[in-house]
Order: sequence, then structure tokens, then C-alpha cells
Amino acid sequence: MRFLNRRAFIESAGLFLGSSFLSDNAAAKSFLNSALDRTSAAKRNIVFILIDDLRYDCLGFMGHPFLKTPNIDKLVKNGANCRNSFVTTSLCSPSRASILTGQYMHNHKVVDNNDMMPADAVTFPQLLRSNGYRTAFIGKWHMGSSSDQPRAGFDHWVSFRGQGQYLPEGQTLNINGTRVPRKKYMTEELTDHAVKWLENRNDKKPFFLYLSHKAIHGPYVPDKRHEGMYAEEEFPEPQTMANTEDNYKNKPMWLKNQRNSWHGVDYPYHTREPISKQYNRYCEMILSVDQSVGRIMQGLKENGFDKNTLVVFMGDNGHYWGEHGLIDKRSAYEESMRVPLFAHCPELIRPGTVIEEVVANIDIGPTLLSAAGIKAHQQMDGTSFLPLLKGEKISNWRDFLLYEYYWEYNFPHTPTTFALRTDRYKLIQYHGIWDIDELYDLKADPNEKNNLINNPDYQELIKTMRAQLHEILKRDNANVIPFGEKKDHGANLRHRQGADPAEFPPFIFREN
Ligand SMILES: [Ca+2]
Repeated sequence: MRFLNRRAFIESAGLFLGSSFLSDNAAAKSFLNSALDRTSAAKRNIVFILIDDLRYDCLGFMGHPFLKTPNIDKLVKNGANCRNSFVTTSLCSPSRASILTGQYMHNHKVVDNNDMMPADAVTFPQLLRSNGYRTAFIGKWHMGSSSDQPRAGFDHWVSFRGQGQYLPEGQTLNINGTRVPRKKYMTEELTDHAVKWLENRNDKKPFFLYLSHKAIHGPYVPDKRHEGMYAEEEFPEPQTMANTEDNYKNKPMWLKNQRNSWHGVDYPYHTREPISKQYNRYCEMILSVDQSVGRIMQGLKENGFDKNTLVVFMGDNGHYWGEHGLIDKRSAYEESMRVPLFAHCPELIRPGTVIEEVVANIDIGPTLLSAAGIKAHQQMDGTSFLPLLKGEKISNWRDFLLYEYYWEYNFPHTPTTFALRTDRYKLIQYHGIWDIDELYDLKADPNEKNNLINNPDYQELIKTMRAQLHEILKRDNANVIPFGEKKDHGANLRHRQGADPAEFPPFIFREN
């Protein structure tokens, strides 16, 4: 059924009033008022913009030393900044599935970047669509690399297989089931499609647009217009990057071993190109993302949707740039699990709203459904934080967040990881590896340098946090780890001139 806008409703009511059925003025007035009440409760338009692998601090307003992001800065300034936002799994497909289903990875079962989403998964776009929304997906889907076919829940579909390519030569987009040759740099082309779709929103239904950028996932290929702009800028090297005894003191062995791997600073993506150069290109690519945000906001404004549309901007996972000798993501340190998350809606959100509560990817579905006046599905693990966006408090908001990552054969250097993060402490425990766990006091040690796992003062806390962590897993019958099919040896190379393997930590050794 079509929703009528206010004008259409008045027009149809006027026709009706012109007949002989309503001759009484009061009755006519009452009818009109109730019609207006119903139309004024029209559902909110929603735009969700997802960026791939965008770090929480690679933004101008975050005080970045050289990167400029005026459009994103403006969105944050005029909206809400969820300063403590995390993903429950720092990996593209599992996190995207958590966003769509509101579920932890152990429940939605998309455990790596290869698997399709289960056919019976319930996603929030499906619920929006079945509740009268016109829905569009434009961009990177990435659950099931072999298929770019339209997925359930969307009236309009523009996507590509797997990771896709930044440059258009020889590439196609799947537009509603038809392959169409690509024309432009990916970020710009996807934005073109999104703006065009917004321009055509005149069918009176509320709309939901999911713009899912490929940017800024590696390999890092900036738009020609931005290539080289930051080439000479100095890389902000993190203090935990150097291969020093201090940086690896009391650290797990896998961490040092990963240093010289696909996801380490000594052999980044199996190249010898310094990560500083890759980082500069990564930043240049963010310029296209910022332009995309500016064009979406402009498109909303030009079509009269700027006041009532809820725009949510988010990263699908974080990204290391040298912290602990790592690049990329997967493990549970802050730069990997923390993401940018902002919301903008002049009708709902006061400019300059800052939210301190811990929110996560599993909360996106419930929140956007709530903004549409729809109840979250019972399968969803997350909770709506819409009241926080509106400046209201939520009693009994979560005290801790579970984090999980399952070992992948294609990147064998990161172990299966479970973590429990409170606003002060983070317990990280590993599974299936002979190694040590970690505990950090995030207030005293935000860079996670001082592992407290063997500190006698913290043993009670560790016991409590372990119990809480396992309680969540047991509740969901998640004590069984699903895994994908092994197809090859994976990216298991090391460089001869890179770091040596780690030694067992001294406390493990005994003399007799
Ligand atoms: Ca990603």
C-alpha cells in the first residue's frame, strides 16, 4: 500500500468532502484533522553510509595532522558523535552481517569474508521494506564473493562481486540483475548512483538508502584527482610500532610473529613498501569519501529531505597503522575494534551531541528500525540507541561489550580471539594457540602497552571478566566455533629480513 503525503491526502479528502456524505462542517474538520495527524506521523527517511576499514581518528575534526574532511566534520558538528563505538568483530563481512542482522557473529554465522549470509537471516532492510519503505543498496555487499546478484530486502540494487576494483576499466556493476559497464572511480560512481536514486524519491514512500563504499579498503588506489596530494606528509608513527623489547614486554607471542607477515609492518600485504607510503594513499582516498558525504547531504537538501532524514555514517571495522607492529584489523586492540559512528537529523538530534556510552555494530539495526517506528526483531542481540541520539538517557545500558574473531586459514597469523570490553578494562583471551592472554586498564593505559594478565592485583577482576565473557557465549550456545572450508595455504609468508619469531615469555620457563 502506498503512503500518501500530506498534500495528496488533503486532495483525496477534498474530493471526498465534495460529495454528499459529509455535509456537517465539524465532521469535515475532524476528518481532516485526523488525516493530517496520520500524515504528520509519516515515517522517517534513513540514509546509512558505511565506509570500509576507516579508522576512528582518520578525520579532520579528530585533530589529524594533515587530512582534511570538511564535509564529514560538518555532519558531526551538526549531529551526534558516538565517541565510543565498536564492532563486535573487526572484519568486513562478519561486521556487515552484524550491522544487517543486529546479531553477534556467533549467531549470524558469517565467520569470514568468503561465506554467504544464511538464507534465513532476518535483516533490518527487509523489515523496513515490509513496513512500507522504499529501499536501495548501493555498493559493496561482500557476503559471498562469487555473487553480485540482488539480495533480499532491496527495491533497488547496485553492487559488484566481492571486493570489486577502484578503477572502472573492464569492470561492471550489477544493477538490479543486469551487468552494466563501470564508468568512474568507484567512490564517485557509487555516489552518482546514490544521488540519482535520491533525486527520484517522489513515490511518497519513506525511503532507506544503504550506501556501502568500497573505499578505503586496500590495496590503496586513490582517485587520480587526489593521487600524491599527501605523498610528502609525515607518517604519524605510533609509539608501539618499533621492534623494541619494551614494546613486546609481556605481550603474546602471536603479536611479535605477526610483525613479519601479511598483516605486519615488516612485510605489509607481502610488500616491502613502507606502511607510511600506504598510509598516505589511504588518507588520499578518504578525500573521495568526504566528497561523497558532501554530495549526499547536498542531494538530500536539494530534494527537500535534509531536515527529516536520519543520516548515519559508520566504519565497518577499524584499522591498525603500525600499532603493536600491525596493519589491518581482526585482533581486539582499540584501533581495530573502534569505529567512527556519527548521526545527523535536524528534527531529532541537536548539533554537537556527544554520546559516551559504548555502542556497537549490532545496535545499528535496532536503532534504525526504532527511528522508523518498527520494533527490533527478536533475533537481534543489539539495542536501539535512538534515545541517546535524541539527548535522552537509557537506564541499564550495557556495562560491557563482547568481541569475537575466529581464526581464518587465509590469514593464519591472527588467532581466534574473544574479548570483553568495559569502559575501563579489556580482557582479551585467545583460543587454540599456546600463548598468553591480555588485560588492559584503558583509562591508565589507552595504548594497551602494560599487559596486566599476570599481575596479582588483577586476578579477581580477570576471573570475573572471564566468567562474564563465557556467560554470554554459553547463553547463545556459542561454545562451538564454526569455521569455513580450507582452500589453500593462506597468506603464510615471512620475509628473511623481517623480525625473528617470538620466544616464549620468561615466566613460562622452569628450572625443574
Ligand atoms: Ca572492512
